[in-house]
Amino acid sequence: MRQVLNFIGGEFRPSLTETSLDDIAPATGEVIASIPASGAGDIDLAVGAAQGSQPAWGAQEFDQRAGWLERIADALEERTEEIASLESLDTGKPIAIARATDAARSILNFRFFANLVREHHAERFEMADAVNEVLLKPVGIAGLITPWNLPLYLLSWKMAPALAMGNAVIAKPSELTPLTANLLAEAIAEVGLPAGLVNIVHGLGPQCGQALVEHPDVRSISFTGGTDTGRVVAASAAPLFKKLSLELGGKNASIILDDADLETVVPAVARAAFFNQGQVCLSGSRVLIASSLWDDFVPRFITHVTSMRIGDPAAEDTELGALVSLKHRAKVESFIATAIEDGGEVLCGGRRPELPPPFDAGAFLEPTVISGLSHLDHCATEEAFGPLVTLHRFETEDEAVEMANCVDYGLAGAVWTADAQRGAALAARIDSGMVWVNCWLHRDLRVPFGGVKNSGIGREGGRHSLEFFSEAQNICVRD
Ligand code: TXE
Repeated sequence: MRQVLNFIGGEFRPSLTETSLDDIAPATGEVIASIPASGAGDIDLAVGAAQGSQPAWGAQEFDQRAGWLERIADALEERTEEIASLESLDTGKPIAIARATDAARSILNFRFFANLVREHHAERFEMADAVNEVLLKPVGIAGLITPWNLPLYLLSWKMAPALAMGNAVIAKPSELTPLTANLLAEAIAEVGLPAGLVNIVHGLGPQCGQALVEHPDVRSISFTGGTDTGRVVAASAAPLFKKLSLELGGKNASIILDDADLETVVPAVARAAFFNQGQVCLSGSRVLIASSLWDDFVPRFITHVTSMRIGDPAAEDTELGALVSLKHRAKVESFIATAIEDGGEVLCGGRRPELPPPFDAGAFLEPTVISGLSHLDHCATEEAFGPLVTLHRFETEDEAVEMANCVDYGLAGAVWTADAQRGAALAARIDSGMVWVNCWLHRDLRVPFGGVKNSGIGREGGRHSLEFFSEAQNICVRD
């Protein structure tokens, strides 16, 4: 069994609380690691270490810091297969996804932001008698709080721009999936990044995460997680006037217009619904189907979904692994039960698959498709964050837009059509931060990423991340 320690001031050390938490492999129920159950004292230590690493890091040139990010990327790349297998073990996700998505993107995040800051130039605004130059200065210490669905992918997405802009960071990874954050700490120690710049403190949200949010010397908080937790984080950070980025949940619609080609749309919409067992904030967990295509779409979709291979996450051909925990599976199952009470019909799934030991003890759930619900029912409006999708039919585009916008979330969405212009026009009517037309999760790391309404505040990605992790200072010089 692995013994994970905090990484503070360049050293691996146990928590001052001398208490620990079990880390469980969700596919088998096996305890695979013990992690520190850190508290406010550990956060204080990390803040002290982070302060010690400044102002030297903030004073470095962009180019020098970019060099460090590349060294971290190189060190991670050498351990690609290890990242993939740890992520698969810790989250229950299929190894193929852990390799192609989690490991690959974590490495890319460091490389991408290294390149981006190398190209960064201070903005200049000339007046008749003066010149303004806008400097982007470090905020100081950035607190990074990340979830369990894409552990290293999301941690690196925040850490790379935070470091690039000259900040020290304190990361609080999800207590459910600590292993790749620990691997990152090892990689950072290996490349010799100055001590205290990156601190990783493990523990529970209400103790360790909350202490990070409340620490007065942590000047920015970047949080990805659930909407309810985001509300708590916002309430604690706002009175301290911290910079705050919240990337929260979603209840995204996949809209299939009447001219869509079902041959390509069916697998793509299934992927949007069930990728990572549906545990993605961008998941297309509601499918809105043009009435004229309903009879054709539904049987094809069910055939596709029931053919998806579910089971051992370590098997190369597995398409659906386990959910992150038994507790989370119970939450998704409660959505299914409520949907049935509300008159929904389970077209496929809804049960735990029969798997051989040791996977019979795992948090598996069949991919589930439900129809017959109103688009206003609980299951169609709240985030289940699991392998569960509801189907709804619409007659007109106006009705599709109304259905897409009726939820409290506003993160993403997708439109499927033979006419890209028609799709783009419809996309602009959706109240969300991102909409894909004829694709899903097709990412350019320069574009703004984030949501409206209960899906959060702020944008990540490209220059948006650079701006979040810095303070703009305008210097106006009169000739
Ligand atoms: O996430 P939490 P949970 C959604 C999804 C899921 C629900 C709950 O619907 O079912 O959220 O998941 C830390 N102060 N998403 O409870 O609690 C916590 O330790 C500071 C969507 O597992 O939001 C972890 O590191 N930090 C989502 C992180 O917050 C606190 C991804 C996220 O955990 C804290 C995950 C506190 N008071 C879940 N309490 C997405 N947007 O992709 C907890 N944490």
